[in-house]
Amino acid sequence: MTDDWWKSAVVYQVYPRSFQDSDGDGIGDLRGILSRLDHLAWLGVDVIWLSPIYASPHADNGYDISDYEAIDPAFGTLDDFDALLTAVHARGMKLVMDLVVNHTSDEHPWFLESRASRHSAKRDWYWWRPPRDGFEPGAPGAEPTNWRAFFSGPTWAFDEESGEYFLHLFHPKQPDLNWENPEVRQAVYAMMNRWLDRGVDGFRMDVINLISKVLPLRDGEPLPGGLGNGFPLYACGPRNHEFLQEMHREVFAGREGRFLTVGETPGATVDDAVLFTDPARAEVDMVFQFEHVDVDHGPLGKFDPQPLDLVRLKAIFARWQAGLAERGWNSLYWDNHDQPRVVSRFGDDRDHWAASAKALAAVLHLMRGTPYVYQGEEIGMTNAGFASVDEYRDVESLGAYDELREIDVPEQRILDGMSAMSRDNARTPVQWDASPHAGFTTGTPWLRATPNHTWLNAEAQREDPDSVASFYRALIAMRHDEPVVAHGDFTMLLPEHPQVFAYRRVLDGTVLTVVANISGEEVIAHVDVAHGALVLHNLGTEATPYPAGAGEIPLGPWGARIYLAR
Ligand code: ISL
Repeated sequence: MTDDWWKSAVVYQVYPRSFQDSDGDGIGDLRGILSRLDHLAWLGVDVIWLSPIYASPHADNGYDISDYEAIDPAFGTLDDFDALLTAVHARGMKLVMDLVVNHTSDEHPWFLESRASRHSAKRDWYWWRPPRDGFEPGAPGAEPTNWRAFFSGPTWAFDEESGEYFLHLFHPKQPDLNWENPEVRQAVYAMMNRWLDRGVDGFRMDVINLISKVLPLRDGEPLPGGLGNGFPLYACGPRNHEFLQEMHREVFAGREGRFLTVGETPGATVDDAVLFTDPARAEVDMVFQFEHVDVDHGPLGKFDPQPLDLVRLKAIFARWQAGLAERGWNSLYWDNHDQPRVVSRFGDDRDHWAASAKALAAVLHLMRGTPYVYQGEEIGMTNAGFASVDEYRDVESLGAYDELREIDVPEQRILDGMSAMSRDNARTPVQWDASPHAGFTTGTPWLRATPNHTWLNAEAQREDPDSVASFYRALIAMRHDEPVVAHGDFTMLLPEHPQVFAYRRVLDGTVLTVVANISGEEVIAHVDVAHGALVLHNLGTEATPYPAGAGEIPLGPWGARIYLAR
């Protein structure tokens, strides 16, 4: 039997740049993380996933790596890393690294060598193509395919010197590696093996479903604005599973140890996910799917957010829960470094801040799957509230701003979209305490701390048994203590109810029922809680546990109740 310890584990994501600065340069670092481990131990998480800390020019905050085996000086040294790893292990936690191997930085020696000449031994490590027939090299339209990049503009950059284009699905400083070339794959596996030898406990694999492209490369369906949609031609491509199985054989198969692998797979369907995560296929333990975080994207994309359609959101979760019930495994997340803060996005950060943060946490954490907590989520951190374009640093947001301006979207509408959806909402400094810059740095933070840190901070919440953080702590403990949370069956209840998110988990004789009001209005949920006891709620001290077994559960604004029957 496979060792599926991660089914009862909770993962905490650290985005090092914004977690804790130890040297006053305004950028978080490894020693900073070390100094805050007690907070994570208090919370009770099992695994830390560290966003990239490798050497990088930081065109995309470290997701553009120039040396996979060196620590970026902004974050510290290899010694600092080893000290962190030892301290994490000493607290009984595990450390999972980010693995960004769909692309490197354009400053990686592999790319420098590849770029040096058409005849370079590493030319074929990346995707080089001549200009389109009949076009002036470098002229608009001469790109080898019409694909639009994730961060706006075409996916091809022209290299004057060799007269060819290289592919970058993301930023021009993130050229795509050519996974068709076996030398590339072996170099990646060797690098992964060295990290595992060093003692790390697994990998979160960045856009790992984009590594196999449909050959020959060709145009996608035209998009408004002239570029085309290449996504179906490079997402979950023909050799994706083969590559992951090979990676598993070359990296994990022969090892003793308890690892965790999670693939980031934008656009993956339930059927794709079954294939990625079926243990019998030996690819990855779980994947991050995107359907539930794309649910509010509008006609102009993510920067055009729409009000939450709860019935649709629940249908997405229900489909994923059912689809991976027999084979494979879900990961569960609201937030990460690419998503706005959930309490601002799907909750109510104005009138029902704490209750809505807790209700959203409850419905997520008690589903079947491995929950991920993104730094600051556990204290209910809110969106940044940036009002002007100068406050943003994120390459995606700034690219989208320019692109939407070009098609004459009114500036205020773009700024509203960014304020709701920008990745920088997730990247403001973690709010540790009420002191200047939220206790994140003694210098000037690279992105300003949110002013609400004076009352919304970890220090205040750790002492308060009623806080959002204490609620997260209770949910995490429940996963550890109650096998029904990790292993029970899942049934969505009241799927058509526009305000209530409710479901039941069953394992042997145990029944766990979660009932939450995802709205600011009072509702009555008609749910049979199987004579369960109220084991957790977010109703504050005035809450009267509703008589167990009754079929009508009254819920105040954002009320959440969890019942357990044995
Ligand atoms: O951020 C996104 C949604 O707005 C996605 O398009 C995102 O770019 C995609 O999910 C891939 O994300 C990952 O790879 C990117 C990096 O910028 C992200 O931070 C990372 O999570 C390129 O490495």
